[in-house]
Amino acid sequence: MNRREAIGSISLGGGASVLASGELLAGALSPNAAAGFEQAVRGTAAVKIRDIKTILTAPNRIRLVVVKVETTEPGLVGWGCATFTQRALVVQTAINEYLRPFLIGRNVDEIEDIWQSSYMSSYWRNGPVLFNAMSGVDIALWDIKGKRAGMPLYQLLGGKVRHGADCYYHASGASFEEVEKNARAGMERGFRHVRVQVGTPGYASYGARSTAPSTTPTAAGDDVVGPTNPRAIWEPAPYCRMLPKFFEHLRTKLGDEVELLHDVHERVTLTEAINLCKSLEPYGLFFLEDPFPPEENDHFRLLRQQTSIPIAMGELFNTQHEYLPLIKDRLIDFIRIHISQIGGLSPARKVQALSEYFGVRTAWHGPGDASPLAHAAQLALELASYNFGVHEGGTFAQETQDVFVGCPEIKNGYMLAQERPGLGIEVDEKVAAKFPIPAGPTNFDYSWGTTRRSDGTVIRP
Ligand code: GCO
Ligand code: MG
Repeated sequence: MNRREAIGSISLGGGASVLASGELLAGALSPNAAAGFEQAVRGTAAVKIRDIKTILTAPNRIRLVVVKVETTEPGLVGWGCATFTQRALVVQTAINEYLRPFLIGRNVDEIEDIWQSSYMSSYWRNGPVLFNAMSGVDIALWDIKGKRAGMPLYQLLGGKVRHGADCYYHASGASFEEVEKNARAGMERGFRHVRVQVGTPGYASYGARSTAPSTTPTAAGDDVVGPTNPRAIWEPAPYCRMLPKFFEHLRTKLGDEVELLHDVHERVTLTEAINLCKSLEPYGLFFLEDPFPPEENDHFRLLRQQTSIPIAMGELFNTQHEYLPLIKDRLIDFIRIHISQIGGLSPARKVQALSEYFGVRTAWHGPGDASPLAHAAQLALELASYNFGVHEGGTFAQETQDVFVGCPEIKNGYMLAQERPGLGIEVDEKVAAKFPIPAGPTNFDYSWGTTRRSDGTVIRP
């Protein structure tokens, strides 16, 4: 019986008897086909998880959490991003003390089941620490899957629908002129999208050099910030008054072509956001990001009824309870999730697919505290998904490129696929060790929890 006859008999229902005695068919097939058949019938010639390691490294002074999944196949390893930069040590413990013993010996191919069982393994679930820990393993397993398939990850996700992912450049400054100059620098490098952040004169500001008067502590114990001793002061009213003038300046100087983005960073009330959006409508923003914190998700329904400004939201989201309502009710235009905060590539590709049906595009969170591994995972999704919006991030610092060998290339404002199996990045552990995470407050700490209103009330970031 030759191969075609064997397969013919299976399709005609003779399969059962032949399958029962796999050897028969296997015997009929060429050695390679036989091996493939064996594997298919008996399941994956299981490559197992041999070990899971956590690498903490801080190139460019940004604390990153990297997961290395080692397998029973010599030389086959996967890399994943578990970066919760503000709580890196807690994520490391969650991986080393809990996920590692739970997953050693598992079949590397069972990515979805490993995600679901890890999710259930803590009984109490969700939250940034456990999801970042799971994300590190999840993205590493996808890296391994791509390497086993001998394909770049975007190929496993459906192949290219675009040649590159359009990126947005970060331009910030303490004055309109300084931001204008930095925005021009990004445009000259080929970026069509520029995020613009300016300091509110006299106040601590997000995403821009602050011009607030420095308030060095005078008396002992005076450095402990509290409601009666506010230090970094921020007020919404001067910011909301300043912003339309800022965009007027930029549109006058830079013209209408460049796509401008701005991050409110969750700092205004509902009515402030409505008035702000109305005052910015004439400037044709690509998107206005995070007007509200997740705690005030219900404001979006009201904001949506009042303005046509494209809205982006979501870097602080952890669970589906936060992002599903905004997507299914079409209350936002761009979903901004930090993919490791929801558990990695497996949940992110579900969010991407779901969002397509509600006209929501992706703009995954991608500043310095998303490692190149997260950027590569996002890029794979962005190259293979129809509802791509924009990719955050203009460059990888040299130190970062030295640790993450094979960072995606950015050319003419596009992040380009690395045509290598898996994520296309290998972490140089020796170089990573040269950037131990420093003790003390994180540098990516825009004074979270310490920025306050003039009356001492702490603000949401
Ligand atoms: C962004 C974000 C970041 C966050 C930072 C927190 O849009 O890129 O808002 O700047 O503040 O990632 O660690
Ligand atoms: Mg943001």
